[in-house]
Amino acid sequence: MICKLIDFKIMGDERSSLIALEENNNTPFDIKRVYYIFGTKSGVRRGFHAHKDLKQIAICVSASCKFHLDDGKNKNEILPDSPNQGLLIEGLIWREMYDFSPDCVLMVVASEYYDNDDYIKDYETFLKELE
Ligand code: T46
Repeated sequence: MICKLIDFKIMGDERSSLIALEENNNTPFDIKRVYYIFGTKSGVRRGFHAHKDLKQIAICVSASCKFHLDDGKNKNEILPDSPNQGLLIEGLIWREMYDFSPDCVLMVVASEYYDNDDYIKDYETFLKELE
């Protein structure tokens, strides 16, 4: 598989489940940013880029969506559909996200602040970067 899935320990008690993300404890990098994607309309496909340096963990905290991942040689489809599973995306990986269920909330924990210059948005440029 191109990217690793991280299983987070579920805590909580008889009232509910609870998961805590702790920088460099159960995440393999310093956390600079957290964002979440919700209300994605039916049929929408997003992403279509790679990152030069960014490391991220994507967690479907509610419902599910699919990830298409491509390292230039291999392609994978991954369905992170559990709030205790994080998809670690690091290195030069082309990603696309699709098949969002209507109630999907995709939370992403990132190693850097938002930086448009870190994006590679053209697939041919992505392949050249890998050479
Ligand atoms: C990624 C996948 C999984 C910001 O202003 N700050 C932010 O931190 C982010 C992530 C986005 N934005 C703005 C930039 C765009 O105007 O929000 C808008 C939507 O972002 P974008 O089109 O990049 O969203 P996705 O779903 O294509 O990609 C996002 C992340 O950008 C990307 O790093 O790996 O989710």
